[in-house]
Amino acid sequence: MERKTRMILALDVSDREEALKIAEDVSEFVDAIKVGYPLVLATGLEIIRELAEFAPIIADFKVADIPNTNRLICKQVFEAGADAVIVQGFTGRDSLDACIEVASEYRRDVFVVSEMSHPGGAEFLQPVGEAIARMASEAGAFGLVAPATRPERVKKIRKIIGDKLTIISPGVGAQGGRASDVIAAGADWVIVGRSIYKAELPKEAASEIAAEIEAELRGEG
Ligand code: FNU
Repeated sequence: MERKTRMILALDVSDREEALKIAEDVSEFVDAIKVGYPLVLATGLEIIRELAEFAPIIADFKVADIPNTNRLICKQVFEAGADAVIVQGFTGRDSLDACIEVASEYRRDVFVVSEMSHPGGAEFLQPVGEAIARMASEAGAFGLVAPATRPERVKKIRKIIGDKLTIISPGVGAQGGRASDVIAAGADWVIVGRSIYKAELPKEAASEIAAEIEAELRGEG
């Protein structure tokens, strides 16, 4: 995944035509498109290959099962054309290893959720988030998912993992986080969903956030 605009579109719409239109519209402003259950359950796994025409695809299935099932899921995801998969870290090292093994067979990437961005993410996951980040680093994951709603946590996690892993960060806009804050805290990419796909003009919305990130990186944030 190239680090250009530093933005990933979370495409949580449930209509195929709308998904393709938004993807085409905003593709110049995003480095990847994240698809998850809402879109895939509504339209089928084939949507991944269709969207891959516009940008690399991250499949957000938050894979969280025993190693064998994780292996079977990741195989399907990569066969469908995804460039990366998001998995949960709380299931433990063997479950994560299974995902990383399959990803390396396909030369694809694994992102591990260390802590979630919604208020409930602080209840059970946050207390073990740092241990999950360390485990993901030792296991050789490509990156972590860490909350844009808590830039101070992103900063802490960046300190723990150093430059070894990338960080993708959801929670910008609709959940209250600011793209520039979380880029400043050490995230490689922000993930933005509703603030783009629900905007009257998704392209304008994407362009504005991309400009905000650019200004931050130039030191004008
Ligand atoms: P938006 N997402 C998230 N928080 O929001 N994968 C997490 O901790 C996490 C995620 C996803 O709020 C969420 O499912 F691990 O509309 C959605 O697809 O900008 C996207 O990130 C955020 O969407």
